Amino acid sequence: MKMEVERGVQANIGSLSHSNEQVEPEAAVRTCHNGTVSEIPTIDLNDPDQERLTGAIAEASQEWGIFQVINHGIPSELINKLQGVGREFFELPQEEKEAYARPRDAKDIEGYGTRLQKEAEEKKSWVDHIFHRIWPPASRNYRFWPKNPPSYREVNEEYANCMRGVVNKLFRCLSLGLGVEGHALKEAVGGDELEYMLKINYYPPCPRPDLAPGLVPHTDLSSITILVPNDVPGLLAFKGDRSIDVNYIPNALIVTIGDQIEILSNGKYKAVLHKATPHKEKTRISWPVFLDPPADMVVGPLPQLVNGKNPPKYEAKKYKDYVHFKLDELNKKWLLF
Ligand SMILES: O=C(O)CCC(=O)C(=O)O
Repeated sequence: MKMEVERGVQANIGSLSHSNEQVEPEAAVRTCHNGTVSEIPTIDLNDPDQERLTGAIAEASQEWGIFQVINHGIPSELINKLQGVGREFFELPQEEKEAYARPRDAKDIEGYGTRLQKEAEEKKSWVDHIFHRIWPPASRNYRFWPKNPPSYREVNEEYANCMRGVVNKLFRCLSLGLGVEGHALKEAVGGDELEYMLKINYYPPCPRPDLAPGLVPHTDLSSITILVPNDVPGLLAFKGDRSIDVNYIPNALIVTIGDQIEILSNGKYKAVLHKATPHKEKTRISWPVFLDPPADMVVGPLPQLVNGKNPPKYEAKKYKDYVHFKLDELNKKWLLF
């Protein structure tokens, strides 16, 4: 799996939102690596027409469960630094990375791990990863934050701070798109307690990608996931029985709807099934941030959305119980841990 992994604090991206690197939405449509044109929606998060923005996000979340956002306010220099320090960490000698290994019997998922050796349905997984929380500050356990390269911590803290504006905008639009108050969804996933769980996936070049799944098809456990990729293709999203390449748009963020938003919306928004594959010659790296409700938060369909004609389609559950149950099921199927 892939796990996957906050609240309505208005983003304070003041000094960082200096960048005036606006991207024209049409310029963001690229041909993807198999030669077809991606149909996954690209949304201009700086659209001054709030109704149009809300409509675009709601429609993409209903139809696709995945979309890319441009003009999101996170400076490209910061994204480049995030990528730089992450890559440097994974290129360290194995013993140095192992110093951050997830303890064997840990209940939490934080830490470094490798699946390069595990077998799943006769195929080898082909990905290394590290997980650690980056927001809120009280949730950070620096034991799992690489000390090398030395700027790793500062860059990741800055990225977390910058993400808050994007997160708040997305939750607000998603709420308004359901016809509920702008703060409803964010509050329902923990408000200021919402956790940002950063993961870095590192897929080394793989001579036989057909024999080595990077990440098997899954939906994320989280509410929303916000992902930065590098420029190596490999992420595929499913729509019905089609799988579609998620094309690379420099500096765009890939947003995926996770299980908790599907549940809260009583099925109106769709958690997207997706998978990732390694590349034959190049190293693929991705930086998803899973926006996770606190473990004890009970998540179920928003009461405003259910009534006699529209009964709840999902059982309300504590987030930790939901995670436990789903990981157990996935593990039986794919031998993930
Ligand atoms: O590497 C990617 O692009 C996808 C990552 C992902 O789905 C996950 O880590 O859950």
